[in-house]
Amino acid sequence: MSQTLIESVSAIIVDLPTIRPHRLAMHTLQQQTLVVIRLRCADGIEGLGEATTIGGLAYGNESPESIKQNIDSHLAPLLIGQDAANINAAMQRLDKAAKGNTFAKSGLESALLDAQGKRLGLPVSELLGGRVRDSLEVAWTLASGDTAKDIAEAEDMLGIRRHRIFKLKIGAGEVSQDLKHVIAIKRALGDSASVRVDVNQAWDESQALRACQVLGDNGIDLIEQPIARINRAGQVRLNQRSPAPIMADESIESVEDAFSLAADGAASVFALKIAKNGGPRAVLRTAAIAESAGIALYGGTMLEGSIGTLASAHTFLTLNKLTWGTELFGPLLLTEEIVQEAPQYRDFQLHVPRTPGLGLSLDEERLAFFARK
Ligand code: MUC
Ligand code: MG
Repeated sequence: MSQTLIESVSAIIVDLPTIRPHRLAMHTLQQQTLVVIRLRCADGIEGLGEATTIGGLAYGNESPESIKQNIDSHLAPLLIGQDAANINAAMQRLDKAAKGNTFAKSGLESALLDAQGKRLGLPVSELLGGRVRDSLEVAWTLASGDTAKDIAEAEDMLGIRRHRIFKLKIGAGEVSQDLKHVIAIKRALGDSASVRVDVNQAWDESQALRACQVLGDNGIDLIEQPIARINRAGQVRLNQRSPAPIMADESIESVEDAFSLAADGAASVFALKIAKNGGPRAVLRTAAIAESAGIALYGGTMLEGSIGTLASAHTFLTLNKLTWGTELFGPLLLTEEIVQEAPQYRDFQLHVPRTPGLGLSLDEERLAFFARK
């Protein structure tokens, strides 16, 4: 056991350029900020993890800076000297001592899983019980803010066979303008693509009731988080009335949230994210709740880079059913890589490595260059 003690944990903030501005209801990304976690063990093995959010504090309760601070000051000291090979005990220790902080905990658990996989010579998907698929369908988000540009971007993606599912980010503008934008894109793409929307909580129930009807009538396949996470009664009513399925995203900030959403009948699809739930194993618990309640699953992203994307991917490979596919395109939104083996996308799928751990190693030079000074 002394061989597998955790010797150090570091959290590095990394700022990377994006291929274009990415416009969401609550924030426009001009670049993306990752928090990369390096967990070193006495046997010389290093585990990699990532804790990434969107737009500082615009999306969730943790920012890149608070994630780093809380890891440095509170979470890393709890792990140093503990056995890296016992992931249950390490995560229990964090959960007992620290409330919330699911993004930071997810990055740390990913690093523990990566280290243990490397130690045992197994991919993380095998540590989590084994994969039932080798690749994952990946949606692309159209969020340039311009209808014609979005249509051109979607047609390019269809042409190169990279994506055939498109998620449109709406909610920043007038509802009527947003609906025109969505309908124009669906008409242009027709049956060659699945078109879905993510409102990121921007509507109130009165707006959402009508808008969901229009979206469903115009062939939109899925409506993600139309109203505020705190309006549970409104979510239940919308879920009963909308002709297109409603997916819960921001409403799920914990496994317990997933349980109460399922009990209330507030959504028919869950967006799973390792960061929102507190790590890959918490996602598996959320998935079990959904499956028992007859709720369908979707593999979500916090627009992580390659490390967080593959930690999510290994987890999603193990799920019994993944009806709505995934949106694990984060690395493709970035112009730069900080790992040596960029994730492989082809034929509409992300192909997940079978090498030990997450299947990644850092490009030390690129990491040093993009690390925030
Ligand atoms: C979200 O709210 O789902 C996922 C894809 C994307 O473009 O933004 C994220 C966040
Ligand atoms: Mg969302």
